[in-house]
Amino acid sequence: MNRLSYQIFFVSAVLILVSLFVPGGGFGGAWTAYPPLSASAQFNHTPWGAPLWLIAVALEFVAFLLGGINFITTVMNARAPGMGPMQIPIFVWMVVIASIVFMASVGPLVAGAIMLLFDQLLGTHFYDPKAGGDPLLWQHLFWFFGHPEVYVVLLPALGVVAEVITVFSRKKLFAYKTILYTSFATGVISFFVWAHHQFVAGIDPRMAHLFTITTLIISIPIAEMTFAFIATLYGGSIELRTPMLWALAFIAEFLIGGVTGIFLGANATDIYLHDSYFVVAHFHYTFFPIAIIGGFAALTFWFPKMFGRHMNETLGKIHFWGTIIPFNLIFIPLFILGAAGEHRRIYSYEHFSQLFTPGLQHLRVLATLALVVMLLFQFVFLYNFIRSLFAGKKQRRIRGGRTPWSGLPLRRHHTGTLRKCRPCIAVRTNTACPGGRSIFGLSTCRNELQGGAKA
Ligand code: HEM
Ligand SMILES: [Cu+2]
Repeated sequence: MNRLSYQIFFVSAVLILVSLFVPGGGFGGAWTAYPPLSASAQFNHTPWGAPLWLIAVALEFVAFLLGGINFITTVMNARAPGMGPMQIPIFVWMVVIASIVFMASVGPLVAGAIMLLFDQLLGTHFYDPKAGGDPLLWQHLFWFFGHPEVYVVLLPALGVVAEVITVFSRKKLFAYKTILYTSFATGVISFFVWAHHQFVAGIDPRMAHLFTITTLIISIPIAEMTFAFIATLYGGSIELRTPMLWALAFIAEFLIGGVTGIFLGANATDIYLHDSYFVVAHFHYTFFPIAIIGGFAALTFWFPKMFGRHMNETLGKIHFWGTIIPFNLIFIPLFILGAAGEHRRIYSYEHFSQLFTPGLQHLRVLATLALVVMLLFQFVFLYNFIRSLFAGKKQRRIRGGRTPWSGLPLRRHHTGTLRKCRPCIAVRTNTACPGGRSIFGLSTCRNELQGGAKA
């Protein structure tokens, strides 16, 4: 199933690349594919690119679905012997919850996409208001998927952060169960907020209020998780190695993304901010931490486990600061520009001179320069990655549940041999768990998991 998922994903990737070279070029309907722009080649001028894009996206979703089923069944059926649900590493739980949310949200979108394909290819009028169709139907189907999807990508990244900060603050994760339950809650609530993307699409203001309330509610579990991470750090023996820097940066930067989401989620402010650079800054403060910061945290953290060598710390830190500082210099100006009314879809003011704000030009220049600097610093990572593969410091053998990082034991991965193991010696003294067996280098001490509280 894993391979099938990969192969379908591969075909989808090929199709999307091919779509760039067909007559008319790649899809001209923007990423949200709103009809009528997306439904007719008369508007998007991409008669081949549009259906190819849709088919590629549909195939990608099939691949995701297969992958998700695989993750869920693997966790249900192929856990280490004796590992109960409350001992599963938080990262693994997050992947499972994300897979469930994805499966539950994708159905309406696939149905919508098939109707869109019919409109494009067969001349049906599902979304054509002239023939009795409704373009807003697409927006509902799209965002019913679209908002849960942001949590599908968020949760695994939160899982990575949780794993990293526990190791580098030498503590058990604070409120493991609460984090788990609130992740489930987030997944459920994420199905009730979608119309916050449609406040200016003519929805009934009473309905808009309702979605404002649900959107404000969904911030609560996310805030709670952030507090749990801070509580994990509190009193810990914190070591600022590269993966930890990324994990801490995740918390700080995502916080800005989450908080600005509240301004957008309140219908009164969103009517002004919608389609401005404020939205662009918001989603980069959420997606950048998720995809890039979380990605670097995971890569630098698990590099020794994957390749048996460490990445260079100095280069890692240079890359970290060379990415994080420019990142903020790109997107803080975008918040200011957006609040000043800059439209997100105008790339040149040639035809809109009345909307141009020359007084803010320095912010645009600053953001552009910062982007170039940030991109240049990525070569440091590339160099460090390739060099470390061959010449990185060799990692000592991992035994008895130690991690490659300062020999800290991995916690919560676990099972078996309960009685032999004294409560949480491993966690407290930072030595290997005495009674633990090793499964792929993970400790097998259940007391490490549950014993923290008892110890
Ligand atoms: C999980 C992390 C999040 C991600 C990845 C994310 C991503 C995005 C993206 C990509 C958009 C732009 C969609 C477009 O192209 O129109 C957006 C808009 C929006 N986000 Fe978020 N978001 C996240 C969290 C939040 C939170 C926590 C809230 C509210 C509490 C929120 C509220 C909104 C609202 C209301 C909009 C619509 C703004 C508008 O178009 O006027 N988001 N988000
Ligand atoms: Cu949303």
